[in-house]
Amino acid sequence: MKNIDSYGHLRGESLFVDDIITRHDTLFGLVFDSPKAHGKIISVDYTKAEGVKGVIKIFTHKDILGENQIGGIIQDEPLFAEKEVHFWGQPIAFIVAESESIAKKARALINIEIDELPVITTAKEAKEKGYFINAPRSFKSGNTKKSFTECYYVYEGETFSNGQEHLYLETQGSYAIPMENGNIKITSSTQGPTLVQKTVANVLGVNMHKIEVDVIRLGGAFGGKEDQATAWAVMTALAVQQLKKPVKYILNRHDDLRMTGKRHPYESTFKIGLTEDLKIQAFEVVFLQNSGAAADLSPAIAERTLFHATNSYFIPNVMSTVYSCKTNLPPNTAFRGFGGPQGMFVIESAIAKAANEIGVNKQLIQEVNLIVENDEFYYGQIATQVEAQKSWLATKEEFNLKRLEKEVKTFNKENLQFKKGISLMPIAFGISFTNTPMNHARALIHIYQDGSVGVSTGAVEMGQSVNTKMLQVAYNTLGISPSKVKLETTNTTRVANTSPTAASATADLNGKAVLKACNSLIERLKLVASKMLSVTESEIIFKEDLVFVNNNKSDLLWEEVVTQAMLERVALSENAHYATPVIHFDKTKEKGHPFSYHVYGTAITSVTVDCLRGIYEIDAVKIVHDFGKSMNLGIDVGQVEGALAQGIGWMTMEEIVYGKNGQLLSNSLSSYKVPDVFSVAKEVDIIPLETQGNDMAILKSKAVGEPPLMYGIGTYFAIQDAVAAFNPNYKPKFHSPFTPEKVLISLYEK
Ligand code: LUZ
Ligand code: MOS
Repeated sequence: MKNIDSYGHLRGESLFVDDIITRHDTLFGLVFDSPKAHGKIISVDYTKAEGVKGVIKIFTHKDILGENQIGGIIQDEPLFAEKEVHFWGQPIAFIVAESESIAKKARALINIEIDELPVITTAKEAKEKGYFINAPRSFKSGNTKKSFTECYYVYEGETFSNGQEHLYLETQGSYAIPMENGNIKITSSTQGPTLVQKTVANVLGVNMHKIEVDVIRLGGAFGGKEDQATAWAVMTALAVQQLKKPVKYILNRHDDLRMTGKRHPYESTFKIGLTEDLKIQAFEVVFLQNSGAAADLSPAIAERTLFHATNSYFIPNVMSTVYSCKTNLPPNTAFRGFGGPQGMFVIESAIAKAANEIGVNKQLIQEVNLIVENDEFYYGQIATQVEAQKSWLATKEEFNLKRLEKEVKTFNKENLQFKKGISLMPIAFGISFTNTPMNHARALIHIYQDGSVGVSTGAVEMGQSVNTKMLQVAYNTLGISPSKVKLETTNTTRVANTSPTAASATADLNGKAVLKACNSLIERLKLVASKMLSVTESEIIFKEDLVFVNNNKSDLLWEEVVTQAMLERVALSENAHYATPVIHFDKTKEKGHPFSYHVYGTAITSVTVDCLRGIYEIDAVKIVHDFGKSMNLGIDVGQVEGALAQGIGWMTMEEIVYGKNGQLLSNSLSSYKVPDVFSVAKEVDIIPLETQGNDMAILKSKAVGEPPLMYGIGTYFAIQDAVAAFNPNYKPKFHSPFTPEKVLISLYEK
């Protein structure tokens, strides 16, 4: 089945926030944000701006009736700055005017005086000064100190991985309208409708039931709208509360780039110890996370970094620590992988460093350390249904690694200006919100009296095709044709108290709830049908819009059973709740079983570097991926391809640059480049791993949103391999993205 949105997308008919038909009296908002990264606000003069014809009101912290607070995990983030600003782009006021252009004119007339304070942009500086979001956190297993003394090889090193801009096609935005009795309805481009509802209620000083949040779909999010869609929705709602008129705010790209947080840059140090036969015995790592000026999701992201610090390897002695360092950057936030990629880059770097020092191929170390059945992940979860070795070996076999290596060797012997490099990248990604209480979802299903069906869930469609998957679960379980099922918008009045659409877990969580609700409805309809046909319920199944008795088609239609159920006053609606079983985690011991399962896979990446210019091309990425039993291979392969491109972008070309003064310099699409058709791999092969699938996954079809992003890490090491083939003096460094500038320097370093 194709993504049910493809037709609408292709014709430009799909609705996003900016496509909603606005009420005639709609007003338009615009944020006035800090032009400095750190300082005391001496004065803000709004008089000229307020004098512009068509400006209705400029909202500041003084207009807030509830709490000037939008922090989620930690309450450390004001909606509007009061006395101080902590990052360039921090919202100070919200201008509401009759049009966007009037608001823009007014913004340029606001005068602000700031007494500047020292600006910190790197995690290291923040650590030295002792500026943190919260206390550091450590996981450990075994005894690294003792183990290092027994290791044959011990190496230390440092790594840097940069941030990443989400660059969702649809920028952040919200449209809020006043309803009766002070109620407000908000259409938001958010991954977390409940978070928006809760935060709006808190800032406005009203109960949550006054606020309805509706989400049609998002034009991409990638984590950037898990927490950071909220502020704009709150601002529009605040204006509605006081002006009693609809207010719309869609950020333009420049404002969005400047004001929103990104993937966290990490500076890290590691120490790795191996036996003579290359078994990793001990691994110590300290992660400095550049959290930005407020917590946002940083503590949860830091936690996932720790979980993925050993990637798909078994290491008996591990000690990992993460510091969430407070800097004067926009609060960094969720981004596909959620700290996992940052953790995995370090262990891969440590292995690369060891391989280089010992003088062996990196793959040798990778291969002998892959986690196997019943090994313990260092946070206590026993590994079961492990596919690490299987995917590794299948990748080598299916894509004939031996031949590829020979071709690369021959090519490198015959060519001086161009060198090829190759790498293998295994992944193991844990599925579930690491915060156990968030792993739940609900579905509300109505069968209408004509037999058609409406499905509401807490899942937000953002291009990942979760609605298509929900529709598949519903029509398959009900035994009716797909055209009878409609996916409704995600709305807090139909499905309440939702977790955000995140953590790759949304199809699992909401799909299980849909499955449960459909099964309950089917049980009721079986009873009705069995009476109509004078057979027992157990003989009946619903299939092909018909009732089947003992697997034989009857001529009783689905619609007829539904009509009869109505006459018998049988409930045709069902609300089901699903909470992931088994999972638990004890934060006092930092041990437990946090994930319902892991997703595995291996990628082979090959690249060609132009050693005169430092530029490179990605020749091919060949992957064996663990989809479980994919319920929709077209969609799932699409997720792998997209995630891979995003991972390659993070590792190679996407370079976020802030000035020393905290100003975003890569603040437009002319200075920040994401992969395009010329820069993604020329050849991408994706083979599904033969596997049984996992019962915790929806229809045994494993979560697929985030795990494949980390295949992109392989690109870094493939380029490194090519550079080493050209320059025998090259000492591997682990400083991503590996831009052509850095490649060129590496090619000629002495
Ligand atoms: N969001 C979240 C996530 O709140 N918790 C998580 O564990 C997570 N993991 C991946 C992506 N988003
Ligand atoms: Mo996320 S990084 O919002 O799944």
